[in-house]
Amino acid sequence: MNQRTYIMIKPDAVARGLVAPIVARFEACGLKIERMELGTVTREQAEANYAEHEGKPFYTGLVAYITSGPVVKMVLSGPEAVMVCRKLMGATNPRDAAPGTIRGDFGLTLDANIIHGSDSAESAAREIAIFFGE
Ligand code: IDP
Ligand code: MG
Repeated sequence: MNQRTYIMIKPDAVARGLVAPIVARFEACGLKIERMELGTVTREQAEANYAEHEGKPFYTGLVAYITSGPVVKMVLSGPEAVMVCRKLMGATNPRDAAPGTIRGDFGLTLDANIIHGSDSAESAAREIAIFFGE
């Protein structure tokens, strides 16, 4: 089933100059770039994107972090794109993420874990609306 997913390269990875190698992994897998934009995340967008985590101890820091500098926002498409991208990204904590995954290869800490990706088709539709207004 062809699917769309929302992927966001987080501020630490953009600052470290990792955009090209990260995008290359999705393209190498055959995923299609539908939208791609460098920009900042507003507080409203951050709170909407992470609404499920409101009230958790890391929520305030997470919103502050994701709004702290430029990110790369993308819509990628392909067969089972949501699941395929989550596999390419690896586990949430880079220290648990397998070598060969984006977080496993480029990340070291849970709060600055390189990349965001939608966790379901429903989340993807919601997140694409938040960041691209579609
Ligand atoms: P995901 O990004 O793999 O979907 P979520 O559980 O949805 O993981 O968490 C969203 C983001 O919040 C993570 O990518 C990570 O940056 C941050 N995060 C999650 N759990 C913690 C934590 O326990 N401490 C600090 N940051 C966390
Ligand atoms: Mg999540």
